[in-house]
Amino acid sequence: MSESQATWDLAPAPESIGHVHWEKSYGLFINGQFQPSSGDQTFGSINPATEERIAEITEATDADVDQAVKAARNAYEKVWSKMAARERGKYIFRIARLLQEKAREFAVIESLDGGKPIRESRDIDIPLAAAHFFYHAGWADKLEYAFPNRKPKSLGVAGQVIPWNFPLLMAAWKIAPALATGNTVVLKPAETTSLTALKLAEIFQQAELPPGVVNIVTGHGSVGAAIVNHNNVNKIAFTGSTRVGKIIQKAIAGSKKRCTLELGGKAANIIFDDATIDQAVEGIINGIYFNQGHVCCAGSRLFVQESVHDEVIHKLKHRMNSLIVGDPLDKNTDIGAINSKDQLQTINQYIELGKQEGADFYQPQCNLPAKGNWCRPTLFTDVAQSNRIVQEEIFGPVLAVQTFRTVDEVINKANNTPYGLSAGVWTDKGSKIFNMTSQLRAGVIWANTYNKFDPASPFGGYKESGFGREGGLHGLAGYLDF
Ligand code: TAP
Repeated sequence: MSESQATWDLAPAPESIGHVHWEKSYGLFINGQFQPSSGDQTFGSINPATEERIAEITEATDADVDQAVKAARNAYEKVWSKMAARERGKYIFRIARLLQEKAREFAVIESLDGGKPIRESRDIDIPLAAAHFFYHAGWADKLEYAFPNRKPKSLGVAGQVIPWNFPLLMAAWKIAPALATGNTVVLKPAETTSLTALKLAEIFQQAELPPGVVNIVTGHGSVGAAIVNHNNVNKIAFTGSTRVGKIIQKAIAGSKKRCTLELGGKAANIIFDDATIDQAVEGIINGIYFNQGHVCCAGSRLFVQESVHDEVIHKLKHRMNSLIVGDPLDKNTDIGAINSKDQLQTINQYIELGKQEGADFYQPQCNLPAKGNWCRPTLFTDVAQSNRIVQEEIFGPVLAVQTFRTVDEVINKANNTPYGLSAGVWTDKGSKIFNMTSQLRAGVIWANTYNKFDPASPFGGYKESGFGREGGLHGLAGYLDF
């Protein structure tokens, strides 16, 4: 079959939204209640696939953030830090169960609000978010076993700021370990994807989580900055861009605030000639086109050993031709909508830049819906190590391919970026995997697979990808003093 032949057409299989409920406007979730802001600003949450305004979200003021921090402090001192750890565990367990019960509803809202394919929100985001709460529910009363011969103590109020690429999952990554370790929370979701965090607040109400233990304040970057700069917050947990991570690090320098920064990435996905090529091609597709490339650990730099380059690229293009770009609610969709107009513009600028830098450009000619933010899966071959599309994070479905001959060469090239979040290695040889994993400067390295997550496994980066870990015992330790 030639590269340009698509495989087959599938009949539309849209997920029904009849059973899904969300409010048309949301206040701020402070002290266990939804309440209006002290200001009068709101903004719309836009469905990026249809450009419809699907809910009205409240812009928090500094006074609202202050009130949320006070509620969190009060809940910490009077209730949460005094409660028996096994009781805290029960609340977290209840949250996990309720999330599981409402998984379908959450999956649909995540896809409507953020643009990701329903298959991903249904099979990855929501189950992983529930798994995170289950996992941490188990740790709540076992911290002294997790850290033997040490006396783990909670920190106080955690201020948490998250991005738009995995809205509910990032909220779970932040809230679950904070609660399990006895801290209380003020969380700000990203401005374009507040809805599932606000739905999660409804679950906190149903679980009868004591008021003030988790507070959710919505709004733009200034709301995140107000949390970061608040002098009654003990820990900042941030996931987002390296640019904002640097601003946060400067802002809290000299304070006693603890900090975890999960920032950008530019992962190398490395294919050796002894790899199972068909499996590796699926891994490449999953690594970069999954979630529209809106993934900090996306395998956005592909390194292919020279002798299998032509075979890999041929098979990759063939597979790209079968990817379906379109309605996020359709169960056949592989690549949904780009999260916002701004992000689409950034991706398109990088695509133009790649062409200007002289790389060979390839996109399958799939149909795109007339309305909404769309980007075809994009491939650049013949790129140079110094090209900006190789060095900078694009955060879209854009892959840059380089070749290599030796292990030393590929390690040098793979490590040659400011980032160090993740990497992938595809080979038949276990010894090669061990050699690569010991030399690649990346926090997470997948072998013969890609983009696999587990609450028990710590996740985080080196260099400009941040510091601190989320998940596993390392993630718990980030919320404790010893
Ligand atoms: P950012 O622009 O950095 O935004 C992240 C969050 O910070 C948003 O809630 C944002 O609010 C808020 N924010 C903006 N300015 C702020 C400030 N001065 N102080 C405090 N908070 C501020 O990132 P993004 O574009 O949403 O997300 C994409 C980035 O996240 C990528 O670089 C990606 O690699 C990274 N990411 C990393 C990881 C891990 S685990 N390392 C995971 C996911 C994503 P608004 O959205 O309202 O502006």
